[in-house]
Amino acid sequence: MSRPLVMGVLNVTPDSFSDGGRYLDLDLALERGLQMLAEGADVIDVGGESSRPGADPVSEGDELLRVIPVIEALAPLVRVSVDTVKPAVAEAALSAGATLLNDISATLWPIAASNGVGWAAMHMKGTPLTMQDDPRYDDVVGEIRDFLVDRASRAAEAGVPEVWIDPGIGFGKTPSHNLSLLRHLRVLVASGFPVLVGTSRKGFLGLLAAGPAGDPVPPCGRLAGSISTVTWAMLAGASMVRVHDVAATFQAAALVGPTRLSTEGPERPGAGEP
Ligand code: HH2
Repeated sequence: MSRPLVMGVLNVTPDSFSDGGRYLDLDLALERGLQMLAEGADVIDVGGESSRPGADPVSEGDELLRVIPVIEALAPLVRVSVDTVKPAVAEAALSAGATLLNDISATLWPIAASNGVGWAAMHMKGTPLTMQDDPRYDDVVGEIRDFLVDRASRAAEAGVPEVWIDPGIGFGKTPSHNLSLLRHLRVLVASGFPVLVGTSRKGFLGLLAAGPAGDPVPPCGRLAGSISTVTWAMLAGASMVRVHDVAATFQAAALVGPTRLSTEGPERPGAGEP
């Protein structure tokens, strides 16, 4: 793979922490999906239930109503993943054309196996309702590596043709846990399973970049943190990054690809540019 892949986030929800309420309307969701495709997204990740800390659960019926029309419309044009933890939503999304299950519960691999599609296993400590209540680990990197490799191996043995692992940045982790996972991402990469990372606009970026008054930077102001952390992840060997800001991330991925392979970049500089 010459450059890491870019997964664009499309939340069809009223309450996602960053883009909640913006794409509940089908036309607006499709417009956003097409925009991300034009900006270079390799995969569009469609989600109908927020997993931000403390988020209210969504019924199966509501989640289906949100995601299925969007998947049906986008799947002929671009690879679509579905971000769900519900088996019925996963099955329906695959019937609608999705070919990758983005599974923050890391439990749905039998569905991926029986449908012959990809599966991304994410680590989460607890549930979105409680996961940020004082999360603790003895060895955050080792424990998460062991969990993910166990799940991924089981999925591969069950016949899932494409298995991804994701440390679950922000899911039951303090800022310090998130930084440890990024710093030691190569430990996950060394497992041999392709690594997916999602730092985009997450809370720890707002905390770490807080100004002199100590106010956290809001999600819309976290582009620099998002790009620097996904660039770090891609240089450490992540094969796909999940982001809201596709255009900027695509540029970073295009830069990292040749750098990571230690080959030359484009031969010709831009005309009249340094
Ligand atoms: N993060 C979010 C949701 N799904 N899936 C994977 N594989 N990795 C992640 O890091 C990840 C994920 C949370 O981000 P977002 O979808 O923007 O927010 P919300 O859960 O509020 O909809």
